[in-house]
Parts: sequence; structure tokens; C-alpha cells
Amino acid sequence: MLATHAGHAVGDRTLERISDARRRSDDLFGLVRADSIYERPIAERHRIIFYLGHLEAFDWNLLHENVFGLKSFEPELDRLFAFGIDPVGGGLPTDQPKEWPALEVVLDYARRIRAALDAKLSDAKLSDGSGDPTRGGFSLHTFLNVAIEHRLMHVETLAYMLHQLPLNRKIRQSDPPTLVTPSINVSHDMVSIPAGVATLGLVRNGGRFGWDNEFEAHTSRVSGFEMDRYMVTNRQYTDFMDAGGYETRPLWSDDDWEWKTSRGVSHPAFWKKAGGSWLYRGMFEEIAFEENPAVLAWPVYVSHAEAAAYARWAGKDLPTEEEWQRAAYGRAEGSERPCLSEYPWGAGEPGTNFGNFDFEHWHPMPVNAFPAGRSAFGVEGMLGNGWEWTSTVFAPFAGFEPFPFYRGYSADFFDGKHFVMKGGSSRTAACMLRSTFRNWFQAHYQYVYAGFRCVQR
Ligand code: AVJ
Ligand code: FE
Repeated sequence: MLATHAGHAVGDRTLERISDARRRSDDLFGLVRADSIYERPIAERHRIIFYLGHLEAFDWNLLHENVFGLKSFEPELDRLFAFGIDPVGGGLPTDQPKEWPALEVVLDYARRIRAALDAKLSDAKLSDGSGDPTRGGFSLHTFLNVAIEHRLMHVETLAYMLHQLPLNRKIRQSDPPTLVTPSINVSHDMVSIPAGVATLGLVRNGGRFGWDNEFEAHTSRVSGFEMDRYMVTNRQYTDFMDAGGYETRPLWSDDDWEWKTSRGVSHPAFWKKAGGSWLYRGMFEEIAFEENPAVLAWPVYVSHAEAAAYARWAGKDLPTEEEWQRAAYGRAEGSERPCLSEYPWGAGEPGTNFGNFDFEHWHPMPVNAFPAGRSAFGVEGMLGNGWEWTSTVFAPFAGFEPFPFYRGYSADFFDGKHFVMKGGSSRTAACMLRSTFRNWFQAHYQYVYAGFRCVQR
């Protein structure tokens, strides 16, 4: 009786999470003006219409046969919308809007998928044991977490994409810009992290959901180092620009210089020069640095290449994934974090006083706005307000196994060209703020809500 009761509770919570994630993605597409759904805001990515189909096709491809024994009713659309693109080093897509299905066709496809899955999901809810490992060793719980987190990741990456859509193609959402802040004069300093252990990854079959790249758990010895207390701000980055950082060859690796030069990159993608001064390109408005000095206290959002050049200019480095992990979750000299479910600030659930995440804001906040979220060592703002680039190339942990039902999720990106990012942004859902979550992008992608902090060894 107790077991049945617990089974129902898990089921209800999961169904709620599915509908919550769908509401978030629906709301996001709702920002796009009807005449702009076939736009391609980012040259390296598909047109917006693809994502409308992709979120549903993904759930369908994952669940229909594997889990529910359903037959496909639109196999061509299942294939068309199966995977996104991430071209490394040129090779931009050239498809035209008319090559994609009509909006009504995609919306109808989406409706039919949701209806078919929902009918099965409410049946599944009635049968206890969503945690039982029945499908090739993977539980229904795992499959549904894959679906939920996949959608929520796209809710974030679609926000980057819509960020690049011209303002007049979007329907503005209210986000009272929190431009007034405790103190916009950030006193930057570095925090000492003593040598000790970093714990990374998840124990297989430990009952916690994680993506394939989060397995397996291991510890790593980390030497002592200093880490910036705050993320690098727009103001600090102006010093790098004024010092000619973009024109100083030795600050850039060969690859990064070649990218920067051939693409004519001379400033962050989130900045725009207007009449001799800088504007911040927000989601729904442009904000002049001069009129809104709080913007200068926001973390700068840049590519890995730009972050690495800044760090070199400052005589510092980007942290490794292990260093970042130790700074966030280490507790004292030599000791490991006490519990997997902890956050840098301790055991409290992610709340608005701990950081800028879980869709509270569209825009960043000053880097010093969340003192309550500091780690045991005193590093602030490690979760939310912008992902943080590390110097670690995205690669499998020892014991990595791709999910057999989604082999390419991580493995397709173990190419030496993608870097691990940790932390989270204002558009990262709370469930992905867990300590083991690993994000990654290629070094030359400028559109992520991602910044960095530096270390010195
Ligand atoms: C983990 C955010 C890098 O967007 O490329 C979505 C997530 N993978 N669909 C990405 C993802 C397939 C992925 N990131
Ligand atoms: Fe996807």
C-alpha cells in the first residue's frame, strides 16, 4: 500500500514537470511574431520552425516504440525533426524556408504526438513502479527525465537563439529590469582554494538521474589555487578591449585567431557600438552602458576563445573543470562535499536569494548580487547568471557508456573542439543546477549566456 502510494506521488510530480516544461517551451515560441517563425536568427543553427517540430519529435522518437509500443504516424516528420546541427568550422546550412513544412502541419504533428503520449502517460501513472528498471536496464523515470531535461535545455538554447532575433520580430515580455542594485562597484579580488579533493560525476545505479556524460563518479586531487571571487564583468572586459586585446596576436591560440580574424570578431556578440559608445543587446531592449551603469557589473558573455584571450591578458587562466568543482563544492582542506544534493551554498533548494536562474529574469544581474550563494571558500555566483567556461575539453569520464537509446547525445561532441561549462544561466531550469551536470559548446560560439572567471596557480 505504501509502495503504491509512493509510486503515484512520483508519477504525479513527473507529469507536472512534463506539463511545466511544455508550458515553458510553448511560451517561448509565443514570443516570436507569427511572420518570423521561419527566420534563422543564428547562422550555425536551424530555422525556428525546426525547433517547434524537434521538441515533440524528440519525445516521440524516444518514447513511442521503446517505452509505449506505439506505431509512428508521420515517420518522415519524425526523421526531419530528429536532430539539430552544430557545424564545427564553417559549413553553414543553406536550406530555404519553403523547404520546411507549413506551420499548421508542424502544429498538427505536435498536437497529435502530445495527445498520443499523454494517453499512455496517464496509463503509466496508474501502474506503480516508474522506477523499476524494465527497458534495457533503464527505468521509465530515466526516459521521462531525458525528455523533460532535453526540452528544458532547448528552452534555454532557444532563448539564446531568440536573443539574436531582431527586437521587432519578438513580442516583448515583461521583465522589470533590475537595474538598481546593491552595489555596482564590484571590488574584485581572488579567493584561495586550498589543495584537496574534487568529487565529480554520479554513481551508476545510485538512483539519481544524470545524462550519460555525468557517469561515473570519481575523485580528483586538485592543487591549491586562487580563483576570482566574481565572474568577469562587462566593465573589466572594456579594459581588455581598450588595451587592444582583440588585436594582440599572442593572447590568442592559432585556431582562435584564425576564427576571430576570418569572422571579423572585435567585441562580444552581446555588445553593439552606437555613436561611439556601447549598448548591451538585451532580449527585448538595448541598454546603453553609460545610462545604466549596472550593466557594467553584469558578467560579460563571450565565447571560449574570447574568455581565454582575456585570461591570458590578465596573466591568469581559465579554471579546469576539477578546479571549478572544488571551488564550488569543496568544504575544507582535503575534505569532500558531504552530500551529492548540496549546492555551493549548502543544502537549501535553489531560491532567488542564491542566484539568477530558473527563469526568474531574462537579463543578467550584477556579479555581486548573491552573497548568500557563496561557496564554502567564499566564491560567489557559481550557479546561475551565466555559464562559466572551463579550460577542460569535453571528454568522457572513466566508465562512460552512451545511453543506448541516444548514443550521440554526448559522444558526438567528444571531438576536442568543445569545452566544458559549469554553473548555469538565468534561463537554466533548477533541475540542471545539480553539481554533476556538465554543459559544453564549441570554442567559437558567442551566443551562449556564458562568461567566465579566472584562476591563478
Ligand atoms: C548540452 C546544451 C550542449 O544544445 O547542443 C539538445 C543539448 N542536445 N538537443 C545542445 C541538446 C540535443 C546540447 N547542450
Ligand atoms: Fe535537441
